[in-house]
Amino acid sequence: MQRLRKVLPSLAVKHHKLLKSHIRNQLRCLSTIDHPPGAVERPTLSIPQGTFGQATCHTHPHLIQQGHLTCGITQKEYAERRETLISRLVSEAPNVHKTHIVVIPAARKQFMSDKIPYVFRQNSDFFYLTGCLEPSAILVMIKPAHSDTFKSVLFVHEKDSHAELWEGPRTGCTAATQLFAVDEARPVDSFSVYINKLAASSKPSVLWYHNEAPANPEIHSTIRSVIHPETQVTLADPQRTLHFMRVIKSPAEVELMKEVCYIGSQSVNTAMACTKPGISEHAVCSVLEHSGRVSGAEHSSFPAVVAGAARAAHIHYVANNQLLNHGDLLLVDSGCQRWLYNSDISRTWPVSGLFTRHQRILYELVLAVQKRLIEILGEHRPALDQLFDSMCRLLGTQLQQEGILPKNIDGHELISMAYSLCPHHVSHHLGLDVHDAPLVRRATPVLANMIVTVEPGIYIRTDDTRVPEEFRGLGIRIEDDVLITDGDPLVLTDSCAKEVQDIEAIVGKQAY
Ligand SMILES: [Mn+2]
Repeated sequence: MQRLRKVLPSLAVKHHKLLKSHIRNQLRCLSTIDHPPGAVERPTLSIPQGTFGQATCHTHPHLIQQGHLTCGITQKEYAERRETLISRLVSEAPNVHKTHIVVIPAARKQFMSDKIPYVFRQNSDFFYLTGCLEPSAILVMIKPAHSDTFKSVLFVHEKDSHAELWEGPRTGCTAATQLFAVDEARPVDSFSVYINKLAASSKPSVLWYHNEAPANPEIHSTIRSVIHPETQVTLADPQRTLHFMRVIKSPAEVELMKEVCYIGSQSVNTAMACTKPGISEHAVCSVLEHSGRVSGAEHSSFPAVVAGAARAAHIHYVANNQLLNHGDLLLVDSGCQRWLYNSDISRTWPVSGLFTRHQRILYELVLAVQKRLIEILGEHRPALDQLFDSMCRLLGTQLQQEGILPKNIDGHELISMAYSLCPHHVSHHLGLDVHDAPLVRRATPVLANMIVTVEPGIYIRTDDTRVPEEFRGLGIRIEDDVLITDGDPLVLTDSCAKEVQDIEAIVGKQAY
């Protein structure tokens, strides 16, 4: 790491600035928590002392700042998200004179085989509203008809000394009420009786529940069972409204995204530095993973693509089991997850450390298009689908100017040829999920505080006779994570090397 810092002095300066701005922002957040200007006094929010089912600021002060429920996010922010969701759902409903019941299940544990679990990943919608990392928990929010207030009830697993002996401490109902700042916490086992009684005593009601691809199939049938004519329950889906909230990041979320994008950037720089002829894709993948984790990431955002030579043309190549040779390009698409927020970065670099003439022509072409697309995001605030059209047009024109595509084809044919060379979309939202807030369609224009990827690519198959031979077998993608602001877009992954001279200065400079 020390050696790499010498190679990357400007990046170290950027990190320092980033941390300083982070601390400044956290102090600003804290001062608004202590003295909310003109705000109505809420019940006191505080993090209880004790050992619970997840890290707290008391037990893990190296991970969570005092007063925060999860890293960077306060109990107040989680409570405000619940309040915003319920008020938006009620205002969207055709009949406001009904009781509104919102049910958001946590993810459940998944098993590889027998009792061998996969790494647990909380459901993003549930985490966004609670900060709770417990498997199979359930959030229920109830707003009775003709009432201005609502109640949040969190179902968690009760304390159980035998289960805790195996799995570690649980939060339990008593502590969960204060920890998650909800009105009530109840045992998960009581959910079925509770929801049935609630539906029976709240006629008529709207049950807001995401009925498709249920986060927890075990309680799906219980929730479905309350929908019958006698209970007068109407089913509605809260997820679109929730995703429109999630897609606009709060100042605290922006800080978390800056950090995970910085960690992701450094892990790609380190992978570049460790690349040399003879190393395997698998070894480069392990550098990405190690570098991310050692800097604070829980794990990768997704299985990394580490694709040498023509394997780069397979967009989701994750076998990562080939050796890298002198003269190959290496395409890497990887990301880190930290406190459930994700980065997503693609870079392409020469295994030997120097681009060949034709690799460089194609690389600089994709880079010019990528930079122009980031400018377009700021200038025109387009929908992501429009940005995709811009990419196809820009790639087509530039490939033609370089003599890589034939000169004698017209606009439409040129665009469709460019599309055939870059068959994936140019952008998606990023946040708690890698493909964040998927119900916010890509036909929606970008707004300030959205974070999107910009990832044009060119993949030329070895048998593509439309293209001069020197360019065949090359695959290049360049992807940054970009915060839309009121001014120019802010590239959160700008500490990841992408200029030709920066890449050539880094590749191979660190021992693996
Ligand atoms: Mn991406």
